Amino acid sequence: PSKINLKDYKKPSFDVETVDLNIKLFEEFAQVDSTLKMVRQTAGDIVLFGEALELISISVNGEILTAEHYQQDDDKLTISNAPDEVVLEIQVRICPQTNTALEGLYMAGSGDDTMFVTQCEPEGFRKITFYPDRPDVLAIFTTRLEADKRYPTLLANGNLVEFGELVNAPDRHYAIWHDPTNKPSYLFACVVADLDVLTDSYTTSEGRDVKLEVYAKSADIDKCDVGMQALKDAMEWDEVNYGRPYDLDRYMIVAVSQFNMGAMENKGLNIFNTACVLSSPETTTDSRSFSVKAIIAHEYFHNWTGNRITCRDWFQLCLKEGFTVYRDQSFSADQQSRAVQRIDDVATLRAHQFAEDAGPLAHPVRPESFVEINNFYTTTVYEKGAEIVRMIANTLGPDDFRKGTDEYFRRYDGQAVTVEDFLSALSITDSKIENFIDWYRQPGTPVVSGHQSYDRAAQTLTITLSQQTRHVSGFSAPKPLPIPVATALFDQDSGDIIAERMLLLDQATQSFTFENVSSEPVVSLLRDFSAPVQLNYDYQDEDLAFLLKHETNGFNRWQVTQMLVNRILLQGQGSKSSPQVYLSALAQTLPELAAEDAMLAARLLDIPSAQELASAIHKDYDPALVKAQREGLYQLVADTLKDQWAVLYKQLPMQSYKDSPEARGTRALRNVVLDMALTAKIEDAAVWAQQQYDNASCMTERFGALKVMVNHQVASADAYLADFYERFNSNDLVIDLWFSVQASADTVTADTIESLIAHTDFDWNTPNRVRSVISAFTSQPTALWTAEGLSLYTGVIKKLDDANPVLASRLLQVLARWNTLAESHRQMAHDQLLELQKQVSSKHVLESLNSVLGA
Ligand code: BAL
Ligand code: ZN
Repeated sequence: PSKINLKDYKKPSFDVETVDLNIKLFEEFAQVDSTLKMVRQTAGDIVLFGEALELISISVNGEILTAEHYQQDDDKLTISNAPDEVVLEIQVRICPQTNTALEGLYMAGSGDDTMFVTQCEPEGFRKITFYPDRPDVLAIFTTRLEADKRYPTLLANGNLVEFGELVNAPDRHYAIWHDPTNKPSYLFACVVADLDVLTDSYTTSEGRDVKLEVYAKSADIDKCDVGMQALKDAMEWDEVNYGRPYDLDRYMIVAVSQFNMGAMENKGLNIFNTACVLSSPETTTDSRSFSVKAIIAHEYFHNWTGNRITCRDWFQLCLKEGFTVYRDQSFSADQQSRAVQRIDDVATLRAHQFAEDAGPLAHPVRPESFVEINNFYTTTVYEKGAEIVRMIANTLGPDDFRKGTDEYFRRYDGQAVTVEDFLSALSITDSKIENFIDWYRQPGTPVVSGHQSYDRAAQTLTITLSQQTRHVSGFSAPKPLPIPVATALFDQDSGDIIAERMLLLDQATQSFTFENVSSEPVVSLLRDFSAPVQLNYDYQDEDLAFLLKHETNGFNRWQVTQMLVNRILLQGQGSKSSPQVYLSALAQTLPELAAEDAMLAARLLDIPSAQELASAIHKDYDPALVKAQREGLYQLVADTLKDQWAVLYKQLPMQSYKDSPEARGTRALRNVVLDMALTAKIEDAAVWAQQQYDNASCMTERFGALKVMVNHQVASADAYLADFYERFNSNDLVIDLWFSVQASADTVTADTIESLIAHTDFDWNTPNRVRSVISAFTSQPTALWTAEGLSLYTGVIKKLDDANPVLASRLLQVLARWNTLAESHRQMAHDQLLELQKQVSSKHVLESLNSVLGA
């Protein structure tokens, strides 16, 4: 398959003004008739993309075209010498019933319980009909849907124009929808189903009454209130913070159980993975419920950042995703503790994006070439993309950032634009912002190193910082980037802040001097994680312990504990710290913090995941050694603070369910304490776990207890697993938890995974279920990186390669660290990946595999 390059971008020769679609669904196929009004923009052919379509007829301005009038290859239909104004009529037949790739129009569910749904981003529309399926072609869509009446729900983008029965086919009915906004084809959506609906309304700041609808299966409709409230909160938040009201009379969300992504921002008709919209205390953990709210907000925010202003081409994916993730992170920070939100966002970035940037899949936030764009829905595009917007926002300050975003919306509303356009609007008050373009172009995580020198006579403190980014092969030599380093100086005696500054490191090495410093202070750097970099500052452990005590914001306290933990765990990688300072700092901090902010206290006990630690190891990675070191430190924390666990567990009693930050904090800390207590072998801890499970008021408590019982192999764990299954076997999302707790257990082996796959509830056609076993398994690298583990994992990729290549390729990307393994494992992994290469054929998997193999 060929590479597509950013530098080859050309405008389309024709624009589409209007599209009329008529989608008729039958028992075994669908017929799609389309009428496109097209107008020439520049010289050239009409190029229509199409995949897996059976062409029935095509005509131009009323003249049927025969094969000699056009060229057709695997994925394109080209018409040369077309007149400047064209009405194109196309009829195709497709088969949603056998579409397991879940792109284009597909049937979800099975037996009597089926529905039809679309996923068009990035290039799914071309599986519905021939079309100039590229984001810079914007058109007005009118959609007629026709289906059997056993599917009463007929939805498409925009406003409902007509709903009626077919005169000559009494079992069938139709709906016509018209979307008055210009949109690219990737934002098209339709749903044909039998669903219940939760309705509400919202009046915008402009006085528009918007009908809000969340559609779900009748058994799930009672789990839609959290999402509905989040939608209303997001609508208001975007008006207050960005001045952006909603622009249609209706906003619909549909829950679908078989979906590759989390959710999709189709204009006025979002389609959501059930896992990302359904939420109830009995069935959904607090953290999942929180991400439901964030994802609802994310898709809503796309209405401005993505839909009204869209991407010129798919290389610009970060234009909409980076900005929208930044917006949803800011929204979530307003809904809970700011510190905890930042901790969670940074932990995700460090665990996944830093790992991606350190390995063979490293790519710029704006890639320069791809074979399959689906392979670039990555943490680099999303999360690092969001970090760039955050750096810009922090550099400008709130007022100028708002001026910049207002200018962006004013200038580009209704257009398909580039990252350069975005930066040019944001730089209206400060031209330096344009320099951030290199962050979009350059792969690799910068390492910022530094030290300080104090001049007592001059009363100055000088901080010297330097930056270095690894040279990723295939890209130009890295340049210094603009790196904002939020800095504070703490007085050693009082613990007070004596100076605060945002240092802008934009050279390879730079010194920054603070005047009037009367004694040598402790320096806190990269506060709030002001840039997505690795920090390597010349700290003593005692400095970090001091900061843990005196830092004024929770994120920074977490950050210094993470630095301490990393110094202990990555001894072999050049750091040398003993755990004593860390342990005594924790012992001093924990009791008070637990009473003040339980959620933050829970996070302070975080030990980075095995995958995050692995990402810092570039050679001779031994999963068993990392696991032993991690568990050793965890055991040491549990044993050292043993006396605190019983006290803390009693201070955190179970109460009737509440969805407040305090209640969520209590539940989070109680689960961590329970795990610590079992690790410290406190005699009663197994009973605490059982009681917590039996008396649980919500899923956070019940699942937290189940998890520790499984991980600590408590005698009754199997009985509780069986109980959990019995209680919830009608709820797919909870059964996903049941699978995942077993697939990610400390004791998991390839055999466990084999038997989970053999379970009657395992389903290859439901990505959530596949992920609940296969992705959960990757959290145990010691089991994954064995001959059996890897053979099983590559077998899964081979199985999904043809059926669902998007999913197969995502799963494959997790194997990118094979190259860092110690030699015997490395050879084994290499052999298995080469073997896989002979057995797969999708361009998705082949592109990822080539990158993973370093080809
Ligand atoms: N646009 C794909 C799903 C999302 O990022 O919202
Ligand atoms: Zn998005």
